[in-house]
Amino acid sequence: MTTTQVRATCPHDCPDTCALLITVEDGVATEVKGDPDHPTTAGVLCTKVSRYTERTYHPDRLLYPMRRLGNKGEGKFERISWDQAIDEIATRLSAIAAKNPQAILPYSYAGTMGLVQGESISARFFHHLGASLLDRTICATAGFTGYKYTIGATIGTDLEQFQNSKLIIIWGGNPIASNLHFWMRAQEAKRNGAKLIAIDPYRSLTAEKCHQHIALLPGTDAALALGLMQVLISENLIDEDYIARYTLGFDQLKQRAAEWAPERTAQVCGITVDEVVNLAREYGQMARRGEPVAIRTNYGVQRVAGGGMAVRNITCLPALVGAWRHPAGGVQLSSSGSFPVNSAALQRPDLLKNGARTINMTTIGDDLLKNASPEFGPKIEAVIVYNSNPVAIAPDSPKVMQGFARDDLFTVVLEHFQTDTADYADILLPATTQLEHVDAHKAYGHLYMMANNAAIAPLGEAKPNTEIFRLIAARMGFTDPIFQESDDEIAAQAFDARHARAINVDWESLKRKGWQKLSMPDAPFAEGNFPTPSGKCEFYSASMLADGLDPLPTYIPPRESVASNPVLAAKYPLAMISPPARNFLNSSFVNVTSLRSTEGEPRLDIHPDDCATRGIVDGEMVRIFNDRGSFVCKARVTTKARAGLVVGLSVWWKKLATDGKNANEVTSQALTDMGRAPTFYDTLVQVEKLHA
Ligand SMILES: Nc1nc2c(c(=O)[nH]1)N[C@H]1C(S)=C(S)[C@@H](COP(=O)(O)OP(=O)(O)OC[C@H]3O[C@@H](n4cnc5c(=O)[nH]c(N)nc54)[C@H](O)[C@@H]3O)O[C@H]1N2
Ligand SMILES: Nc1nc2c(c(=O)[nH]1)N[C@H]1C(S)=C(S)[C@@H](COP(=O)(O)OP(=O)(O)OC[C@H]3O[C@@H](n4cnc5c(=O)[nH]c(N)nc54)[C@H](O)[C@@H]3O)O[C@H]1N2
Ligand SMILES: [Mo]
Repeated sequence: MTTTQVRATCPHDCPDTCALLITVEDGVATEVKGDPDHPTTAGVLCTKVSRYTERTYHPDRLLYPMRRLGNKGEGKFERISWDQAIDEIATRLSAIAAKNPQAILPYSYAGTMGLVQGESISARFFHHLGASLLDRTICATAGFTGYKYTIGATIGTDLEQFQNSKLIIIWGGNPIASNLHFWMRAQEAKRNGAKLIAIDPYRSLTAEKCHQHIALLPGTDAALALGLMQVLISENLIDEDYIARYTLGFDQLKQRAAEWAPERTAQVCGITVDEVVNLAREYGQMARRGEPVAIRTNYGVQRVAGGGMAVRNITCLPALVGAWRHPAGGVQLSSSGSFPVNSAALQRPDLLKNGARTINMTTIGDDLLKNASPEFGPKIEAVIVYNSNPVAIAPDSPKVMQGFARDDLFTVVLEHFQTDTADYADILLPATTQLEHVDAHKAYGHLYMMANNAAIAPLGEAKPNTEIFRLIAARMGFTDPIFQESDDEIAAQAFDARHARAINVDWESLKRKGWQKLSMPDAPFAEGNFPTPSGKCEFYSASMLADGLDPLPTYIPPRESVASNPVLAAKYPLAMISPPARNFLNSSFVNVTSLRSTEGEPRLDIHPDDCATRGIVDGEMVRIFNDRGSFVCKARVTTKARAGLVVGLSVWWKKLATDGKNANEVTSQALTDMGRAPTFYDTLVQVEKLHA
């Protein structure tokens, strides 16, 4: 028997991007471990990825190209050859492109975060073809936009510094589920005497383990941040020297913050005056003593109408108290902007045809149902889906399903499994997993450039995404050598080796070593140097004004809440959020039996008061509904959800859920204030006992 160990990288959409060691015995991957030497992975994997072989060798893996037999959505297919599949795709796409290539739409997100198997050959292909562009907004663009207006780039406190923080505010994140290696650092900080505070409407696994939990109303974080500013400024808990040197617009901010007395803040956020005042004092006083205070803000705050502004307001706080002076102070939303990724080489935007229209992936439900018009352009006639499962994860799912069910839509899906979306494919193609292909990775929770070596041969007839697009490009007569580059050749271009942070990074040595840390200062903004237009932290942002937004921090209420929309709330009085379940990764892993059985079944957490008025008892089946749709799950009566809030951990595969539906049945396609992003957690519903 030959046994080898291969260096790999976890490809999933998670901040941690772990370094993996794959044990391969006679060509079979037998174990997936976290690399003990990689500083952030530290030899630890989440339950999902430690079961990666169960996913890779799953009996349901797609192994052959298939063509649809039954109706769309029915999921009946017949096996065909690669030659037939590529022929049919090339013929159909060529015919559509001859009329108008913009009727063709790529639909992809972060099923793999790989820079090669994500957008490389695929982007070149669609750019050259002149297809519609996809605005990839489904996750993070609201927060990114708010963060960038304020401090210039998605650069923040290094994960590896958090164990030295003395106060860690976990603001709208549930790291035990979604950012485990940050949580390990936070635990270390706790052992070193730090205080941990969670700000979350739900008593998540993480909130439960923090010293304090502030359960504000969903979508009110921007108001809380303004209230904190008011106390910090009025009680002079600010760092005047830092403000004078490195920030812009303090006087205007001061006026704005003055509108947010603790009483008003507490009322809007549905919390106590003490909670507001004490949080501000603790944060400001500690910073004043020179102790590192850090905020880990996550995506929970930004999936509401004012989500971009919420992140912006939070991002102002460290500059106000001078927290950036310390490497273990500041704020982190995402580290992704630290990486000098050479997107121009990977994706070749220079191939773009002038005037390509852009379709927002968040509104795919509406857009698939639109006819041609001067404003919209041509009707969408073909969708190529890869690295995504829109039928399960996109909001307002009834519309998404209706769109994918269109008989006149040509749909190609590249997948590992027959997902809810795959059921609608005309042609379904088997893609390789991370163990079977090469890739290069950045991360959004740490600062290491990462390499993934292929550990095993592709299963069945599966091919990497890149190879599938190479084949389609060749069959469509695209002869430029950029459509033939190998995965290794592409990976070698992933990072810009002339950039100071990645100087001399070399793909061959990265593959051997597995990772390499970016060269960055420990405290990136200790002396200002913010990558904003002014070079300062912008409390006042002229860019925001130019973009039609309030240039100062403000509060934009949720679109659907009891306070902001009493008419809607009279019909649908409960706020619903649907954050990630610990054992799933978006809709990935839902079909891995051991993980699904740990997660159990789709549940709705609901407060005892809200049950009492509805006659619902624990364990009973309930229907959750609004004007958009409905789904059924089992009620769990618990005070984890504050009264007025219901929580459905997500994202279930519809076909593996109770009634073939999931939480996105009721979420809306309305967009955030900035970044054109979804508002998954801005959803009013009613809940009732399921009548047999
Ligand atoms: N296990 C697991 N890990 C994951 C994922 C997964 O699906 N499963 N998904 C990955 C992806 S793609 C992402 S984007 C991240 C997301 O993970 P996080 O960044 O942690 O964000 P969310 O899970 O959206 O929400 C986290 C917390 O925010 C709370 N929350 C909801 N609304 C509000 C609000 O208005 N204000 C505040 N303060 N809190 C609110 C929720 O109750 C939840 O506990 O995790 C990644 N990691
Ligand atoms: N209600 C609700 N909806 C949500 C969210 C929520 O919190 N609540 N979260 C939202 C967020 S933050 C995000 S990021 C999106 C995520 O939405 P998606 O990015 O669509 O993520 P997944 O659902 O995990 O689907 C990814 C698919 O890619 C496939 N895949 C993985 N690797 C490869 C590969 O190498 N090649 C190919 N061809 N396929 C591959 C996987 O098998 C999987 O089916 O969901 C959003 N939807
Ligand atoms: Mo996400």
